[in-house]
Amino acid sequence: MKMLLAIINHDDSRNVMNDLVKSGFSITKLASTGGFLRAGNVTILIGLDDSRLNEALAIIREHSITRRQLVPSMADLGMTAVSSAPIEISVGGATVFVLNVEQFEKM
Ligand code: 2BA
Repeated sequence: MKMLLAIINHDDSRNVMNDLVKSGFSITKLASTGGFLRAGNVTILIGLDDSRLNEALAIIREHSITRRQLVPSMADLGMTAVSSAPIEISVGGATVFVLNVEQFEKM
């Protein structure tokens, strides 16, 4: 068994979750905040059988869009020692961690 921990842009999360649930995956949504942008994103926990790993990854990949985003300045992010000029960064699609599950119990 695997546990997918997928960090997804808030705007993509509805489509990702809809398709995962429609395909029969059990999921849990957590409201999370990125440490760099300090903006809200969504973390989805998905416990699944090894045989369905690629299917779940394909659904997440399909709906997670990479965006270019202008960050006003590094100083605004609390990094005063770094440049204060605006920077453009690439955010997303999704950041996914695949973990092996040692034991799974429902009580
Ligand atoms: P944030 O930490 O808010 O990061 C948003 C985007 O800012 C990142 O997009 C990346 O393009 C950029 N970024 C992050 N740290 C940076 C830095 N030190 N210098 C310059 N640019 C930086 P993504 O890589 O797509 O990440 C989106 C969100 O996924 C992150 O939001 C964070 O919540 C999560 N994430 C990404 N990698 C992670 C990791 N290794 N561990 C835990 N969470 C992670």
